[in-house]
Amino acid sequence: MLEIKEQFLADLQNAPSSEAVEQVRIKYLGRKGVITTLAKNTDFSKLSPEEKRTFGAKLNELKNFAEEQLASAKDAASTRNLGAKKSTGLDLTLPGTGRTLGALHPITLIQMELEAIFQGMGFMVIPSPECELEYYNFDAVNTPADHPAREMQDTFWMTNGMLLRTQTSANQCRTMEKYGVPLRAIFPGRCFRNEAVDPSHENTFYQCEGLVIDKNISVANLIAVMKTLLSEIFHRDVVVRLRPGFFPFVEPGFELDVRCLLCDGEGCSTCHGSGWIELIPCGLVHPRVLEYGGIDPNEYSGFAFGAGLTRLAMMKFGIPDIRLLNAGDVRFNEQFPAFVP
Ligand code: FA5
Repeated sequence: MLEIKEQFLADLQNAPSSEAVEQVRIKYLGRKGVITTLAKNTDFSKLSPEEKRTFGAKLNELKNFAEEQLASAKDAASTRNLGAKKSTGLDLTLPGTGRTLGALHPITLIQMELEAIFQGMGFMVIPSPECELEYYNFDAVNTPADHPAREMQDTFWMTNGMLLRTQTSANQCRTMEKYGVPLRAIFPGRCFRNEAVDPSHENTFYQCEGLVIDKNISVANLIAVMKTLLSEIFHRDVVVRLRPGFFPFVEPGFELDVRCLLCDGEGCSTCHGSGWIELIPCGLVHPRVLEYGGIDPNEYSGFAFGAGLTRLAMMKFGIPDIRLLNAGDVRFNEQFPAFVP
């Protein structure tokens, strides 16, 4: 028994971890352990009463001793483990982790900026529905069912007969009906077209519609507002061109293009090599649209524009591909730290 005790202590001394201590326990006190087997294999019937007492007492003493030693070795090992973890995992001298500044999506930034510019010119900012009636998206803006202009805007139809608006112009007549004249309003928002996607076309994009109706509104008023808008938004001189454009809801209609700010007119993938980006279609509100909105075209006239908000953001922030805007990649968004323009 003395040998067993000595061997047990030697084994325990060589056990550096809780797991190793457990192995020693199994070796001596497990079901087939050395001490357990000694007790099992001893034939007590061959011992005298005196020998039985002495042997039994010594065996118990050895077992108790082993259990006590194992318990304190286990405690010591787990304290050592904890110490090791503490020293590698927690360094109180390291500097704290700072809070990162949030970012706003570039579309949100440009929309906030546009709203501030137009509010400064006395415009209302009006919320508008993305899911629309065919009537407001097409008929009320002088685009009846058989009009060829409908073909230009591939539409996502809902099963209930409504549609995802293809243009913010859908809100023109709603606004006229609700607010009457005189009217000065913008309605920025998301539009949807069932289009093939490329660096400058998305199936989901943003426009900002503007609508001004009053007595004696002319193309001169339209040009003045467009110039103010562009100079305030780009904070630099931009080259623009106005060319005739056809939209059923304006007469005359124009396309306002801006010289591509990404390639300075040299031609790049964003402007499809033309050097120009079609940015703000606009024109004088067609008399029939005024009628649809309940306004007398003999007394009032107006202008409307439908700025491509997504493309404005691309020009302003130098974003080369429209698909980056809808990709939801945080690494992209983080490049636009929050600020209120
Ligand atoms: C319209 O949607 C007219 N409602 C604009 C308008 C309003 C004209 C008021 C006159 C008066 P258009 O389909 O060209 O027009 O789109 C307007 C702008 O939205 C484009 O110049 C472009 O900047 C942007 N746009 C159109 N389609 C897409 C698209 N698939 N992806 C990204 N931007 C687009």
